[in-house]
Amino acid sequence: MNILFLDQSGHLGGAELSLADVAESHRDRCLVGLFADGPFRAHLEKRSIPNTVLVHNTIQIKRSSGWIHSLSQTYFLLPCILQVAKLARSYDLIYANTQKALVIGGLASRLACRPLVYHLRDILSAEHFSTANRFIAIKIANYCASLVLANSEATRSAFIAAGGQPNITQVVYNGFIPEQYQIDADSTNQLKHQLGLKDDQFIVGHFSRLSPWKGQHVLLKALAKCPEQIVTLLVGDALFGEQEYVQQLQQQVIDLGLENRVHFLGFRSDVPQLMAVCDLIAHTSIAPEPFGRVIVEGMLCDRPVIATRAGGATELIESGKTGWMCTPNDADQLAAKILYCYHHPCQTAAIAHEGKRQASQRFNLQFTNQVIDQHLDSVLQQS
Ligand code: UPG
Repeated sequence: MNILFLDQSGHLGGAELSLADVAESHRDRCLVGLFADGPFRAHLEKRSIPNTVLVHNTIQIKRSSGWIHSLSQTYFLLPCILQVAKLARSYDLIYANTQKALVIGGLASRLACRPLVYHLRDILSAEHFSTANRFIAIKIANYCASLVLANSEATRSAFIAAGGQPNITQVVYNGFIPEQYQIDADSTNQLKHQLGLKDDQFIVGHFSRLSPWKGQHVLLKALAKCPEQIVTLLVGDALFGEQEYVQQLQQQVIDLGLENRVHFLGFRSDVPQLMAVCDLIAHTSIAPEPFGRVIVEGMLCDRPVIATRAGGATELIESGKTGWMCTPNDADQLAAKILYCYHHPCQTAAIAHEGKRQASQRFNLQFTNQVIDQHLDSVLQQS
């Protein structure tokens, strides 16, 4: 099966890392078409996944764009739609990984008479997208897609609640390679000292792009309620222009007197190694998380994970058994859970082991890719 994958981003976000994992198993017969150049393309190159940048101008539709802006930008997409339609004739199907890829890929699929699969990695709710963007995404998915793969039940439900057709959706969780998260103690100690962390410190890691809905500010508030030995690593960068939020976080660190307890590490490509350095992983999204790769990654690293109880995150953790859940935007509750882990290392380690055991079984990349391939085969058989 020859697949034309499409993704709008040049950045390495969770959607792009997940797409690379799917595309790698098809690298002999696929092309990843991008609508922007950047680190994602370099990541694909490194993994020998064929790729091309289709447009060099950034497409100017944002999650919050209104009707006039979104529709006018759709007009500017026309040359790109024609380019993708032409390219798609050499492939069996188009696989759109993001919303802008859906718009372009959807219309191109009609012109090229090729089936469209949409991998939906976002919760299509008012908390995340404007009415115009939701309307356009749902209409194009219903009209053009043979299959919508949702990354969680929560993502699927939001799609249906927004008007998406239930009969074209399937839930497929993201997959991971468990062995990539087994890090030896020597290299962990080495990295810990390179980062200037002390042995008596209790390290809470947060791994995500810096964005208000990812809730790094809630972790800082919680940290201020914890003893001094508890410190945090904020791993990730502002990928989509959230510079104002980064400044707010830096100011919050000063206002709360946390200068010696918060380490901003920026974007890193050694996440498993950094997670191994941590005693605890915090996921703090204040809006429903569609899936939450970092939750599973923390579990695979044998680290206790505290996540917020909303969206797909609730499908990943059984609170009190494989990790903990707390109310979004509740710094007091988060601080209480961090303190529990700090004071109860044995109970916490037992939960982390159970989390690792379950995550290795439930979120295995080999299985995920097999399930996706079965779905793609049936799309091709029906087309
Ligand atoms: N990461 C890095 N380096 C960093 C910081 C993060 O590699 O410095 C990785 C992190 O390990 C994780 C990914 O980036 O693998 C971020 O994942 P996640 O927060 O889940 O992704 P989002 O960028 O929010 O992407 C969307 C959804 C998310 C879903 C993902 C894949 O919001 O819920 O898990 O798509 O389907």
